[in-house]
Amino acid sequence: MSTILRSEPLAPECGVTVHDVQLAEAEGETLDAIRQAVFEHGVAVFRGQSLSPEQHIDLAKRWGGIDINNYFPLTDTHPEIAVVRKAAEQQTNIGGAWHTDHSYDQVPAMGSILVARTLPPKGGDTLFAHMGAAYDALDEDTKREIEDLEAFHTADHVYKEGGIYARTDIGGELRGQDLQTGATHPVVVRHPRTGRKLLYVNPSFTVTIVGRSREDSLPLLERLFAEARNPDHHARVVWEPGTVAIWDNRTTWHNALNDYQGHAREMHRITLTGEKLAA
Ligand SMILES: O=C(O)CCC(=O)C(=O)O
Ligand SMILES: [Fe+2]
Repeated sequence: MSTILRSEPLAPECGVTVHDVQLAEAEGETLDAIRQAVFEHGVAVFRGQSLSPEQHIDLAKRWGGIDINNYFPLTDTHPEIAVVRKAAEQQTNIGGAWHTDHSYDQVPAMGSILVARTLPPKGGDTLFAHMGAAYDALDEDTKREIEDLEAFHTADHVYKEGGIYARTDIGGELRGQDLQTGATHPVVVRHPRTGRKLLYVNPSFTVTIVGRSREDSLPLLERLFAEARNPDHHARVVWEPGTVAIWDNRTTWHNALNDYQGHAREMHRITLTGEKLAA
């Protein structure tokens, strides 16, 4: 844990809660310490924040670059902010399965800053899984087996016309149905800033091991996913008014729970630019 930040773990292997910081003002060595905490723990939670859309954008700019999301609706006034919204009458939510944002991009986004705007009376938590902890827990044979492997990631089956979301009641709100995506990354990447080895495959976007058919890829992928699904590696973000979470897509998977039918939930997300990943 950093000496600059007062913080405590969110769960034994994943996540951190940071106290005494107003993100609207975070800069310099405080922001450096926050970056380090996010890279290491995968997700950092901040309570009691007041971030206007402009302050949200300014924070993301101070962090580094902003990636404009190709699929989610954007706010009318601030194109940098994607809206992660479920109306009371909608059944399907965005991100309601384990995934890593943007793994289908050649240069995957570093992570996101998510601000709670409208919350259901209860439920709507977001789970995170630490992919360094998942990697460490693999047996030595599996670690050797995946050492030099690469995997292919795409979002086409999720977002394209006729894809998973198009067949739900949020399909009409999403953009980018005509985009084609695809990227190859090592199955185990090194975190570009911490150097930690991370399992970099996920059940939503990783479709094959390079050089193998889908059918031949699935047994190994499922074995790796099973380790990451072990709750020992997880943390739960329980949202409150004023909660902001910043996560790292390389260090974590996430899963937005859809257990609040009949209630609205709206989050503002800014996606942070990442870098090419290597073994
Ligand atoms: O709504 C959430 O908690 C997260 C949704 C999600 O997967 C995302 O914004 O990337
Ligand atoms: Fe997501």
